[in-house]
Amino acid sequence: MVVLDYDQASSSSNSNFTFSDSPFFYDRSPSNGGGQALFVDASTTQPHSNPRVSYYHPAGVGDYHYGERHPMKPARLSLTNRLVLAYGLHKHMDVFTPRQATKEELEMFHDSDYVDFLSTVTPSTPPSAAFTRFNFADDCPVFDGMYEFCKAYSGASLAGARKLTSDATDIAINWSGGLHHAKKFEASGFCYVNDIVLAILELLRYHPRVLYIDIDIHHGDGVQEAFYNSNRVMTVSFHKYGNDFFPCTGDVSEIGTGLGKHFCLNVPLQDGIDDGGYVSLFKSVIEPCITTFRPSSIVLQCGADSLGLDRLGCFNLSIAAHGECVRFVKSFGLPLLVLGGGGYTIRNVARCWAYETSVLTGCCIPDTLPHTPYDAFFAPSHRLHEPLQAGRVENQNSKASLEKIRVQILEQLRYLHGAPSVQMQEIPPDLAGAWLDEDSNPLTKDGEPRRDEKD
Ligand code: V1D
Ligand code: CA
Repeated sequence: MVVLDYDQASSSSNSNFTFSDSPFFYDRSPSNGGGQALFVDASTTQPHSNPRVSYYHPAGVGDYHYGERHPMKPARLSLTNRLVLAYGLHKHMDVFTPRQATKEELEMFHDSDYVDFLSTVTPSTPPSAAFTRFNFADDCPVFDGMYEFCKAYSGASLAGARKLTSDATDIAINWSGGLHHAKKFEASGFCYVNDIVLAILELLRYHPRVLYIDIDIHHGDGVQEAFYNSNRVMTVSFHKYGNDFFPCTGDVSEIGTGLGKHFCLNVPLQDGIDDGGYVSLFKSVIEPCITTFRPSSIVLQCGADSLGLDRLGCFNLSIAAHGECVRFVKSFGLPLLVLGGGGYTIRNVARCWAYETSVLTGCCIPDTLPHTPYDAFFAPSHRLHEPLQAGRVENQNSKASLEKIRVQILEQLRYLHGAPSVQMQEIPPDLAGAWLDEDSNPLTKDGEPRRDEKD
């Protein structure tokens, strides 16, 4: 890949740090006057860096509220979408306004009693045993429009998965998805419907093996649990583990059971991990996972609470390093579903996911943020890459501890005796049946969102 010169945007700042200091920022380029994305075509970057990208942003998904004091803010999705459009990245993707998932689609994974409750409960429903049974409390409050919100983000992940299985795209992005804690029978950790499990089930209809990678700071327990017995889905989660950090699972000893034994990997980390330690461990784990397991597609959960200065997180990652993990996964050129997840310092979530949209589309975007109605969120710097180590958490991951984890993981991968092959003659029925032409409406390159005809 050609490393382009970068100067203008970073030199306009008084800060001692520039994002170009980051060893993970490869695509430095001069800020172009209009603040728009500069497309770097395949001739100047690595092979396959020019994939077809489909972007899913459900209508109104940023307007929901979990509650005043709740850290999960769907408004971060509106900020992200505005940055993506203002950077002009929609000109390099097909943009869709997906339909909501149906109840039947949610029940492909979730128990019908649970979905019945989810679909009928409202903020004025009197307390009952069902709230405890389905884990509706402080982490998972009942809020206005909760069921619509769940169907919206799940519909987007399902649409992305279907786009990939029909080979109509190479990469599908849904920043509203990635709610990795939801279980078959209950809500958990701000997640009500596990859109990731639904999307993987859809991919498995055509793809023999799916690799799931989770870089949210929390353990991807709901996805791990759903496929714990399966050798067709390998789950790999990087997360903080210990000191009662939610959800308290994800020890390196959790490796899968039955047919799924050794098809589950966990990378438990301590507070304050920095760019160098994280990215090098990520690459040295993911590369052998891909060459050994040989997935037919990859689902990447990009929780942005692993960034430095996150309201709930305690890592020290920069946006450049988080994005480097995304770039690395993309470089394998496999069908890729990219999802959101956690992320609680919302200005940085939007910066991160807008940047990762540029990485996935192979565009260079200027460090000076374009104008949006949300300018105030990005003051005073109005820059994409900011130092996120200001309130730096001490790094409690020694080189030796990271090396020990790396060796443990590589030892586990030696148990994988080649990738399982799967007979694919019988494809399970698709609940989308009536919707088969659903995504035939990519947006115009002018960026005017066009709604799904069947919404
Ligand atoms: F700080 C809070 C304020 C209000 C409501 C909840 C919280 C909060 C912070 N951290 N809740 C948590 C975590 N829950 C607990 C349990 C409650 N206790 C009694 C223990 O510690 C849940 C953190 C969820 C993280 C979700 C996620 O980032 O992984 C995510 N991924 O995709 C979507 C969300
Ligand atoms: Ca994780």
